[in-house]
Amino acid sequence: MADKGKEAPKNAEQKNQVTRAMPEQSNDYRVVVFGAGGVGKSSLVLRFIRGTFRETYIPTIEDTYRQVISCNKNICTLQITDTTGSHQFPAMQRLSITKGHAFILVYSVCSKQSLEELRPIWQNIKDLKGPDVVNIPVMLAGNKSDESAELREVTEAEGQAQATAWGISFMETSAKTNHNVTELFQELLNMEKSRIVSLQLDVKKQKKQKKEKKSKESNGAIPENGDGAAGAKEKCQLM
Ligand SMILES: Nc1nc2c(ncn2[C@@H]2O[C@H](COP(=O)(O)OP(=O)(O)OP(=O)(O)O)[C@@H](O)[C@H]2O)c(=O)[nH]1
Ligand SMILES: [Mg+2]
Repeated sequence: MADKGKEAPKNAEQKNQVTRAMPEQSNDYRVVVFGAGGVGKSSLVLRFIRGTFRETYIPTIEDTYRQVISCNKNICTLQITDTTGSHQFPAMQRLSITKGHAFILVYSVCSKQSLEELRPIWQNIKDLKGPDVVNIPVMLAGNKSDESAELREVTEAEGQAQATAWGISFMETSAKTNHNVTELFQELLNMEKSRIVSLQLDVKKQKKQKKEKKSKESNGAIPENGDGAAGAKEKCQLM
């Protein structure tokens, strides 16, 4: 049950094959989280999806999480890709950028280097999205804001200045204390201009869709797996 909504990590080649074979799912809203190793990407995603935090550091290859959200007043899936902090898989990074609808760029306020490491990623996003990039929601997140003043290497003003220079939005966060985590994702969705995406579901519509699904199932239709509508029931209760 602990891994609900999470796909098994894939190596770069498998991932390419799976993505090429799959039809475009317009009902998904895909958010990709980038940043150097250890800045807290997974911690932010896990805090947002499951409300949990762990002190131990387990490096990620690539994980995908799903959450039910509202999109143009319909139920759709927020798909969050938690990427690796290592720079070993440039093909995976390009693919994630190409498929992504919105991006969160994470650094640690305790590491100036981690802010620097976002520079080539932001450049890749601009190169791959082209002039369209101005319409794409991108947040810069300065994570670990709970850490003591002595450990800080990047001030809030410096983070804000970098975001302004790149023309993107900014927030300091802490996955540990749950500071600005939901706000980070909500703000990102608020920036989407081509559709209305919200973490808040239209409850009436949700009930109607559940009712329809139930009657389909009792008519012998095959229920979807845990990542689809059947998994939605549990996830909807989180909201
Ligand atoms: N103090 C503090 N520690 C944090 C915070 N977020 C994450 N950490 C810790 O930082 C370490 C790395 O966190 P991860 O979330 O695994 O980092 P990551 O960016 O996913 O790392 P990779 O998967 O290797 O790219 C862990 O020990 C976390 O407990 C935070 O907001 N505050
Ligand atoms: Mg990680």
